[in-house]
Amino acid sequence: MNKLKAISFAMLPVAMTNISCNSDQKDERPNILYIMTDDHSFQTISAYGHPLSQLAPTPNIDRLAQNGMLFRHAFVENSLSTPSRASLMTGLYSHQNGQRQLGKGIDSTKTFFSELLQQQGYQTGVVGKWHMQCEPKGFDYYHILWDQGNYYNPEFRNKESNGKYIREEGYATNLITDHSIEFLENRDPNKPFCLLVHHKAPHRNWKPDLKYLDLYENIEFPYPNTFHDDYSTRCAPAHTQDMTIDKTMTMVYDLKVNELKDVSPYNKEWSADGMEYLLKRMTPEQREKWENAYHPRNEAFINEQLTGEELLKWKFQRYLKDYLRCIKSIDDQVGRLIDYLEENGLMDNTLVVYTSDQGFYMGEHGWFDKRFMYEESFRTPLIMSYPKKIKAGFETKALVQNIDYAPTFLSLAGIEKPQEMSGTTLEPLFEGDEPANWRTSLYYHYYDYPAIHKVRRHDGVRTERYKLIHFYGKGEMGGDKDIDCNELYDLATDAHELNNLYGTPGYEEITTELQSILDKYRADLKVDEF
Ligand code: SGN
Ligand code: CA
Repeated sequence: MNKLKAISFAMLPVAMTNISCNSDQKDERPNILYIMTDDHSFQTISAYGHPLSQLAPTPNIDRLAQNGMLFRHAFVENSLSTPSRASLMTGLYSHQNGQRQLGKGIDSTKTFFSELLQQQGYQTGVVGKWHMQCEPKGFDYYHILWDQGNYYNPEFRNKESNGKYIREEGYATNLITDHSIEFLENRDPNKPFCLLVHHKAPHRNWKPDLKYLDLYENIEFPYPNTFHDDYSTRCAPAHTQDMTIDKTMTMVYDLKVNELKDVSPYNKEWSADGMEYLLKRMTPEQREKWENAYHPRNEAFINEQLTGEELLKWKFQRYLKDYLRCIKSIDDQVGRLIDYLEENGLMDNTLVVYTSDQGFYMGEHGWFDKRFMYEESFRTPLIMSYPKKIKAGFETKALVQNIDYAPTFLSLAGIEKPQEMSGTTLEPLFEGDEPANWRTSLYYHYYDYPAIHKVRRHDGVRTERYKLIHFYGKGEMGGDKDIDCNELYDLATDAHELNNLYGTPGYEEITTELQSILDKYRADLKVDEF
């Protein structure tokens, strides 16, 4: 046998396997790969074009955008982890699925879209941060983190571990991807799959993979132009929140200056303890890498004795660098998943979604965290690639919300959406044009007060151009007063939401119009507090 023949003979079984798979594969419904990070801001995805992201690009997430559709106006309906996850699973608003606050609520009698896909022959899996106070429902496979999860050597449980969390050595973002690929490797190729990849990163306290501790160290990231917002014109909540880089962010836990753990007034006691606990999770080798990176920088910082504006800027830079290092790993691991799909001929028939459970403040208004209905946290990144139905390189400004994901997955799988689901399939947007009857407003409602970060309860509506927010409720945390206060923004002239127009002469008509849209949502959705 000559060499050429030997090669083609050796390759034959592989080729035949593929052919036979394809001919056996009667179920042509699309696969779904849903990748959701925790607290990833659209400002730090280069496909969105924000100046920050140009200094720390995300080439792999951008590949998805080049291959599919970028949603410029994607929003959540309650900017917090568990409520956002509950909306994803149920297609319902928070008061309908019960998960209004971070730590309580999910009504597990509600249908999860995963159950419907599973019943209709999809292989279903979820890996990473689950976070809700109920068992994963409708999944053949799960490999989930304990609560918020840990960055280094995290604990996971799965169907085989009998409820026990088992520690695995490595970095959360990479391990979550390893287990996702395991699911893909072990699936039955004749059936479609739906895999939810839920990253822990880049959640507070922004701990990077040890190989990226030096990344971006010499870059000075630009300060947002609302960095020194004084909140004038705004209702009380913008003033009374507890989420500023200046006052809330702690030197040890958030900013990793462990050397200051016994020094007041730099720290709140709990955060120093919390950080020590987290560092103790590392192996000695890991800890050494950590110390080698942070210790010399921390010593230099302590020697400088910075105060005031200089100190604030230093905090911003340390925060941004660690956050963006976490994003670098996310982007690498998204790349690994896309490569896997491409190498296995799965890309064309897979809807790949990249999103976050909500947006995040990268220093805008002086803040980190989320919760408010202001753009940076209300908005969330959303990119969808599905070459069979979505043409490459599209962008849309259609108003979409996380309650729409479940209906979209169901409609692509040819399953009728249960009547109770509030969201609507995004499929009509896939052609690129916004249908004439597409929604013209969105409803938002935040309930997690009293709670960490002191953001007051509020609901509101956003149209393409305007936003009306209503803050309400009893003041229940140190010094907070009872409130009933409105804010109105014209996003066309005030994109950063600095100028509250509510009550300003000349805006009566638009205020009345938005108020009636808000009233209609409250009535139609049977909202029970506002
Ligand atoms: C933790 C964080 C908060 C964060 C919530 C909710 N504190 O409590 O800063 O707002 O999670 O985040 S930490 O000290 O534990 O880091 S969410 O993404 O799960 O909604
Ligand atoms: Ca989150």
